[in-house]
Amino acid sequence: MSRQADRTMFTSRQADIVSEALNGFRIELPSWGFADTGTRFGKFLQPAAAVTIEEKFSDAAQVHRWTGVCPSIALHVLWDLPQGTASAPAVLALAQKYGLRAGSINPNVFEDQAYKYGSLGNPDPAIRRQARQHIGSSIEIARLLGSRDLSLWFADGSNYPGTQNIRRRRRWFEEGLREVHALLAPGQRMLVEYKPFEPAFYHTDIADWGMALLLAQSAGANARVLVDTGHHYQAQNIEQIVAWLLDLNMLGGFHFNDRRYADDDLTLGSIDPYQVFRIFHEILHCEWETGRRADLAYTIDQSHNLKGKIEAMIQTATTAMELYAKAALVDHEKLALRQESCALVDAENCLKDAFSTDVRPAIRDWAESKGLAADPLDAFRQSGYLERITIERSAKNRSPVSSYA
Ligand code: PSV
Ligand code: MN
Repeated sequence: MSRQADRTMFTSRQADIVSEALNGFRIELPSWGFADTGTRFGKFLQPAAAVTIEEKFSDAAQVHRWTGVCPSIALHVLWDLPQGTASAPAVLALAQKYGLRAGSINPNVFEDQAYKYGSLGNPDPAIRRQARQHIGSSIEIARLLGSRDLSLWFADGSNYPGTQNIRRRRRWFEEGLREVHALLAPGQRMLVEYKPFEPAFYHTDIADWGMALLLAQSAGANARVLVDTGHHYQAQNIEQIVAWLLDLNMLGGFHFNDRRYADDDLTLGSIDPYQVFRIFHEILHCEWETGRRADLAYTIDQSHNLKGKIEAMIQTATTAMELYAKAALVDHEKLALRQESCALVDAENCLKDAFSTDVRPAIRDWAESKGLAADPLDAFRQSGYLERITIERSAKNRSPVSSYA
């Protein structure tokens, strides 16, 4: 066979694999990623940032329009549904208007002054009850919006040694999570997220995947662990955590972002694209081995304080598609054989070959075959949307808003 024919055959097989992978790939957008957010040192305001929930839906719809892989938007209850369940009909109407689905529902048990010493881990039973009630009403919001996943992140912890009873707080978490799990409607899931530090700087009640796993296991059958890629120490092997949780059927989903130092909210793959590839690879290899598709919610959790928000989301979704498509190109059969015979260099090269493949032409073809933009970022820029919202929103966006997102 000539080199040219070989290359052509390889390319068309790759194109099929990429196209099949992308047909099944979806990644959720965070409503808070379209709003002005900043660091603890302040916010740089953007004239086009979304403030209202309608603006967030409208901007998210742009990302989906050009990429085709972001049909849902994660909502934060306090920022997006300030009236609780009473806000649900309006949100449902916006979802319909903008052709999106309401995605995971994120209760907020960290901003209210009551939560100074924690929520489900607070020594005061009345505050623990308040947190459970808020989570309960978030479950009801999810039901009203037709959202499946309740996504739980707790800022609970302490700043100084000896100031909290860590064991009692663990038990309060166990009790609280069991209680809210019992409120889930049929088909709903509860995802438990972990984070090593921030805002607590001495101990965090759910600091790592082991703690999240134990709490999810004790909460009930529909609880799973959520892996936020930014919530790990520097050298941690995230794909190993992913592999373990997959094997235990306890992985529920991801919050994707990249980091250099801590929970930096950098763009997915901007620092270590190979790590994202390795995470996707563990998922796809497990699927190949078991013949079962893992039921995972992929969500972006990034708040860009400097980049233009819609552009940053398009860039992220595009990067996610590329890294997922690369991971889909791993030759699993070959890899399994090489792993079995401990052919180290050849096994590793199965990953490296796939990672170094340029999947962009195949993604462009896939996009065109779906009537989508071959170059989503360029299409967005050509659309004039950004110029229009900049004019419409800039006057009112000059004064800072106090809420995080
Ligand atoms: C906390 O750092 C976190 O990752 C949680 O998922 C929150 O919901 C989100 O960030 C808010 O930005
Ligand atoms: Mn997160």
